[in-house]
This record gives sequence, C-alpha cells and structure tokens, in this order.
Amino acid sequence: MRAAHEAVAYVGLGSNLDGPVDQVRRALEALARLPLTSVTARSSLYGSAPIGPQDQPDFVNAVAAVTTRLSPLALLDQLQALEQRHRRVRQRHWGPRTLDLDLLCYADLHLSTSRLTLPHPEMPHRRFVIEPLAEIAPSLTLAGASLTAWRKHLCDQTLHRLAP
Ligand code: ROI
Repeated sequence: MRAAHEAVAYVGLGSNLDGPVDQVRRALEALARLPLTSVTARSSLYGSAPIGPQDQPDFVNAVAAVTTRLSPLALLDQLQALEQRHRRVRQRHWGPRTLDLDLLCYADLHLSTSRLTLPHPEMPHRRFVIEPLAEIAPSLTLAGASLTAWRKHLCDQTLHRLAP
C-alpha cells in the first residue's frame, strides 16, 4: 500500500546469532533496497548486553532512519519479509535471534492494532534503541519528551559503540 506522502520512520535492528555484525550490516543494505523507501541515516553499530534472559550472547544493535511512501503496515510487511530472508530463527520468547527489525516509529503516528503498536511500546526504556536513535536524531521527541529526558529513565544496560 502506498501512503499519500513521504513519511520519516525509524527502524531498530538487532542480532545475536550467526555473525551479528554482518547480519546487521547486510540488513542495513537491504533496507536501502526496499521499494518506495530510502535510508537517510544510520547509527553506529552497538554491542549490548541482552535484555531478557541472560543466558544468550550479547546483541549487536543499530537504528536506521528512512523516508518511505509505504504505509506503516506495508513497511512492516517488508521488514518481516526481510527478517525471513535472513532466515530468522527465534528459538524462544525473548531468546536469541539472527535478525530482529522493529518499526520504532512512523511520522508522529500513534497506532494500536493487533499487528502493530506505534511508537514501539518498549522503545523508550531500551538503551539499545534510545542511544543509537539519539546519535542520528538528537532532536526527536517521543510522547512529548526529548530523547535526553528519556535517557534519564533507561534501565541499566551495558552498551558500547562497536563500529561506525
Ligand atoms: N536485548 C538487546 N540488548 N538487544 C536486542 O535487540 C534485544 N532484542 C530482544 C530482546 C530479547 C528483548 N532483548 C534484546 O528482542
């Protein structure tokens, strides 16, 4: 489905299986090839301790900014198809995965459906999302609060910049 206007959306990427750095780099390249969509910025790659079960490898995370004429659900379809092309395996809930692509927010849309909630409900609490987002969109606001304000409320999580 085609949206009437171009919208700015943010996509979170994460991997902790099968060469995570490569998984995330390839996914960033693949995002740039999505129909009606361009990648306008991408963060550095970050290494992050897992949120959820601790008996799994650290994650590699990044965030990309895109402009798109796809509707939110059409963009979600594309992201899920991309996860499948990376032979996404997810062995258990909140367990390790080869590639996770989360639609974090889409313009200033608020949406709550069975398939998609926007902005992503967990994103304000996750350092592995907020820090890369602050790198590429420092003036973004979420629910009326700046990323700097959100940063003060993040749960403790080890995060370090891995690669540009
Ligand atoms: N933890 C980190 N650090 N990074 C992720 O991308 C990530 N993704 C998830 C869960 C399992 C919740 N934990 C994560 O889906």
